[in-house]
Amino acid sequence: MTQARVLVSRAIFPETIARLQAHFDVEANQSDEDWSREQLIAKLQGRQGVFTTGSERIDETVLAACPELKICANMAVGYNNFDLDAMTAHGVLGTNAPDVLTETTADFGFALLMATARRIAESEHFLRAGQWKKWRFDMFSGSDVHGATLGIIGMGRIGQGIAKRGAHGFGMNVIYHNRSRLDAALEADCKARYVGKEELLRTADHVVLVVPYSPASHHTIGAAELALMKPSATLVNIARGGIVDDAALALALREGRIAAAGLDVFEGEPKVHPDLLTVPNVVLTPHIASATVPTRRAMADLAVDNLIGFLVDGKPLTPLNPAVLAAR
Ligand code: 8YV
Repeated sequence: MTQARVLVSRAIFPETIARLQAHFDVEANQSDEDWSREQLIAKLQGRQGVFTTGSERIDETVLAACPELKICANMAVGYNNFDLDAMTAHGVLGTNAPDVLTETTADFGFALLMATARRIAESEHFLRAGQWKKWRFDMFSGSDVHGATLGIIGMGRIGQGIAKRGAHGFGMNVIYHNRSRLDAALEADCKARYVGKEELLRTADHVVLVVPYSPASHHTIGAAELALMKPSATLVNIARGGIVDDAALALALREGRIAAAGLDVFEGEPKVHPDLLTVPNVVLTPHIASATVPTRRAMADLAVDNLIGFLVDGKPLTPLNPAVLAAR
């Protein structure tokens, strides 16, 4: 039987490549070159599978130009880089990497919340710049995390992980907003109360965004929503760029309309809105919420399991558009 041919679009663990090579004819990109769309299309010619990392856009143009493609395996839980309708229409399976990153990403969401509320980045920059000449009673006074009201928008697995950390670890009063309400058992587990978005924004001391990106969630937080928040509130985005209107946020931070923000994702990343770079009360990290070695390995392994599961055994683990499987 001839081996399927698989492209790995970005640099990845050597062990990931080795696992793929045991089953497929593999072209990898271990020098991590930035391929244009045209180059990606050229590389995909004659390939049945592609290992993507979440930044490669797979849409009608790519699919129409790559008729042999059968599966795109994302090493990410989010899959807004996939046009799933177009993939289904072309009979191309998409898979993502859920679950394996839940706790690691929830840890990071909480770390970013704490860094933001307690002004850790801002005070570290001050110290490194040699500005610490003497202690003052009000130096970098932030807001409390313990006992505060935590508002979570997007109560999927990661949102629930953050809720549990807040409720059980820090005695927070957790409120959440989601497309659909969780069942009573899950709410009890998270000690979380369902509220409308407006009530959440008005009452939360800390707002954390964990909602998946879609055209419907674009600018979930813009100028109008920021205006509802308390002037003492903090905002954390670990979801996707585009969920927050970054220009409106930078203005609200500069004018002190909210206290601080922590951002791991940005509109148009890796570009960052220039106004965010000049406001002090924002903690900025380069999309690293799932970045621990074991978790990144687990994400890569799940993408490989999906490629093998589908191309070798016909049974992918985490299909996004199972209609493609039913039609085979
Ligand atoms: C990824 C993420 O690291 O899984 C996701 O959706 O945002 C991150 O965990 C990123 O997408 C690159 O793969």
